[in-house]
Formats: sequence, C-alpha cells, structure tokens
Amino acid sequence: MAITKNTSNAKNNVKNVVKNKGAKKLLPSSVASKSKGKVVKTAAKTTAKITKTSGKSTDAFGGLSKQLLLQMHDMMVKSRVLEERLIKIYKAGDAYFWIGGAGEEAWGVPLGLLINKGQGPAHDFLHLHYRGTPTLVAMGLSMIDSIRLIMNRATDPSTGGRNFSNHYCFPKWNVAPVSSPIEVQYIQALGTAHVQKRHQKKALTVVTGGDAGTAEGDFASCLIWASRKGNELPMLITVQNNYWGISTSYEGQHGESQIADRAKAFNIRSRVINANDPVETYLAVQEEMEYIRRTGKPSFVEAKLSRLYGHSSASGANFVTTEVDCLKEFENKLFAAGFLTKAEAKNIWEKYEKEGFDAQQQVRSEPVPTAESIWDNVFANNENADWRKF
Ligand SMILES: Cc1ncc(C[n+]2csc(CCOP(=O)(O)OP(=O)(O)O)c2C)c(N)n1
Ligand SMILES: [Mg+2]
Repeated sequence: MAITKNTSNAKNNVKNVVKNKGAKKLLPSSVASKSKGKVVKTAAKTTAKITKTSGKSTDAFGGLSKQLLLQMHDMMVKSRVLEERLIKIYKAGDAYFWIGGAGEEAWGVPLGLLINKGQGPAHDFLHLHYRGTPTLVAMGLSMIDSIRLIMNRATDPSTGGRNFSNHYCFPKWNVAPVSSPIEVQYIQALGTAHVQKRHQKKALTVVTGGDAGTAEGDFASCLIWASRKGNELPMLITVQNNYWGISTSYEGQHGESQIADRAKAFNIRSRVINANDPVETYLAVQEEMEYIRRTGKPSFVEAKLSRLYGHSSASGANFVTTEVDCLKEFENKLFAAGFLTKAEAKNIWEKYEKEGFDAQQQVRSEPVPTAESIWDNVFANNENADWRKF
C-alpha cells in the first residue's frame, strides 16, 4: 500500500495526540471520542488520498477504505476466536497454560497489516511479547499452528511443542522468539535495528511489551541505545498499556504521567493512542512507520487498550465485562455505517469457530516431541547443543 507523505500533517497529528493524551482507556469510544476527535479528523486528511472508497462515506473511519475496514474486522474476529479456542483448549485439559492477546486485536491487527513482511534485514523485524497473536494473524498465522503450540505438539513450527501459548517464532517473517522473561525483547530489538541501519533499506524493527515491564532496566536501556545522537536506530518502540501487571494495578506504580513521556527525555518522537480503536491505531502506526523509514530515527507509541480475559490461565482466563471490547465496538460501528450486516458477521464468526474446533480435533492426534529432540534448535543452524557430546 502506498503511503502518503505529508510531514506537516504528521507533525500536527503528533501535537494533537499529545494534547489529547488524557483519553481514558476504560471509556467506550463513543464517550471518549470527544477528547480524541481532533486526532481522527486530522489523521483522516493524511490518508484520504490513498484510501478513497466508492459508495458510502468512510469519513467516520478516518478515510480508510471499506475493503481495509472489513479486512481488519475479519482478522480481528479470527484472532479473537483463536484466543477463545486456546482458552477452551486449556480449560478442557488439552494444554497446561494459556496466555495471549484477547482484547488487543484493535492494536495488533493494524500493526500486522502494516509490516513489511519477509526474511532478512530488508524487511521489518518483530520482537513481540506473549500477546502477539493479533499481529501474527494479520501477517498470515494459521489457527492450527497456534493450536499446535499451546498443545505442545512436535508439529508446532515455532518451538516444536516446547513453549507456552503465544510464544511464537517465525524466522521466515523476521519474528524473533518470544521470551517468557519480560522485557528482554527491548534489548534484543536493538540488535536487528543496528543491522537494518547498516543496510539502509528503510526496514524497521518493532518491539512490543506491557506497561508493568517498563519498570525493568531493559526498557530504559532500549531508549538509551535507540536514541544516541547521530546513531539513532529505525525502531518502532511500543508499550501496550492495559493498566495491569498480573494483579498489580498501574495506578501508584509510575512517577511519569504517561509512559510515552519517558521517550521524550531521549528526544524520541512519541505519542499516546487509544488502541481500542483499530482506525486510530492504523493511522497512527502508518504515520510513525513512514517517519521511521524516512528519517531512520526511532518513534515511540504508547497504546492504551483492554485486557479482556485477565492476565492468563493463572488468573482464571474468564471474560472481563468491565473493560471496552474493541471488537464489539468496531463491529457495531460497521453495522451502523452499513458496511457489514449482522448475518455477514455471524458467518465470519462461525467460519472461524469451525476452523478452530476442527484444528483442535486434528492436533489431538498429532505427536508430542520426542525426548531426543530437546537439543534441537538450541543454537542457530542446529549446531550440536547436547553437552554430553561436547
Ligand atoms: C523478568 C520477569 N519478571 C517477572 C515475570 C513475571 N511476570 C510475567 S507477566 C508479568 C506482568 C507483566 O505486565 P505488563 O508488562 O504490564 O504486561 P501485561 O501482562 O499486562 O500485558 C510478570 C511480572 C517475568 N515473566 N519475567
Ligand atoms: Mg500490563
């Protein structure tokens, strides 16, 4: 997709977003829209040229085309149904643990759609955490491969059945292994960004992580190394602020007013977005990526969003009714605009329900990893990692 270059608008957008950073994450967008109205309006100008659609107006959707809106909706449903399938698999006793990205679809899907996908330094690198399913679904992850991972099957392409749910790894898409220790990805991301800077192919490195994890030194190190004057790195540094670190509330843990303010101390361009709105996410990420590819410098996005099934299976993995459901909101907006009918939506949900159910049945019959395979893929190119054979 072509990207409109409009740096003056880009600058205005950033100002407007920063001004409106008080947008409350718990408010439905119908209530919160007042405070972020300006952002959407200005951003619409930037993309109007590239996303004109025939038929009904897409003004209320920042000018994004109907085709793109429906694609985002489809991917969001697929990702949600997949996560709910993973939870059912855990609750049925077919898996030991669930953690995932239910509730982060309005952030992850637009991000995945905007990635320059491929292998090697000419393409974008992704250093995700354990809530990355929506991004990978948008990049082409199949449901069955995610199910193979949570059910610890040898057929799992990410880890051969040796890691938790949502701990993906796809070398063919530059997706680095997700690690359970939080925040280490912020350091690892510097490495691929350094390589990309050397190659100068306008590719960038994306790193994601949670709000509580920003208390780790790795986060501060990332800001320092990404922003050295004259040696800035092409990175989209992001934080998904769901206001929780397992059971610790965000409130009372931070001296800064916004996590994004910490990037400002390093002269890193930064903004706060309502990432429960896929349109706002798409426009913001598109704009920040364009800035990074053009300047080779980092940008920081704090994405405020919901945590819809609690932290993980360790906290029950039950649906949380008190937070905004980004998918329900987006779907209602598409109904109201006449872009989607209830019958069409029902078909989409049912199609993915069936795909997930069938995949679970199939994966039940697939083999678990053998004891000998424990040494596989420990080092690059499968160099011998068995200490008994050194
Ligand atoms: C280094 C390290 N410390 C602690 C943990 C335990 N732990 C796992 S998730 C988590 C909370 C992370 O919260 P946040 O960064 O906000 O991400 P969220 O889960 O809310 O998306 C913690 C403390 C860990 N995995 N790694
Ligand atoms: Mg959190």
